[in-house]
Amino acid sequence: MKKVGIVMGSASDLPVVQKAVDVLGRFDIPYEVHIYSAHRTPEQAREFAVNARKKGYGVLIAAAGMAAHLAGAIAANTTLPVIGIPCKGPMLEGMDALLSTVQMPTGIPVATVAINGGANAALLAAQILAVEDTALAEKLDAKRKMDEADVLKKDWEIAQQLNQN
Ligand code: RP5
Repeated sequence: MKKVGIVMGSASDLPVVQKAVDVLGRFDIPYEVHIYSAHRTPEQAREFAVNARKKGYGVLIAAAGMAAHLAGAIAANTTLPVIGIPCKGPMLEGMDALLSTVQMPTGIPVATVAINGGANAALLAAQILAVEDTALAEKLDAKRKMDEADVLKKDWEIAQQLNQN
């Protein structure tokens, strides 16, 4: 199976990235995590993106906060699919990172998940890899079924507590 490459702009993004790592681990998807910043280590970020395909990555995830250019900078240097995670920073509730990540000009797409959406980034990466991997697709289907059963159980419980008939 191809690896998922996860890059974050700073070690301070780790709590969000950890959510992605946990999901990938649950599905036995190989991954590598690095800190490369679009601003502080632009050469390393570029190098990583340029070489990602030949190093066996199939999807890249880029997490960054504030003026979050990392996902776009990575996407500019590869045609692998790039998933952007806007991370909530100390100001503006993450709207700064959301707009910086999602508003890519035509030609360089970044599939942007919700602010701090580490788990969904990993699930989307898994779904991309599952296009060519039936076993992984089956695991994803099974997870959806479990999530469904979970909600139905909660519906039943709330009905017992609150409904009159
Ligand atoms: C971004 O600036 C990083 O992705 C991080 O979210 C934010 C703040 O970085 P630190 O000052 O915490 O290193 O580049």
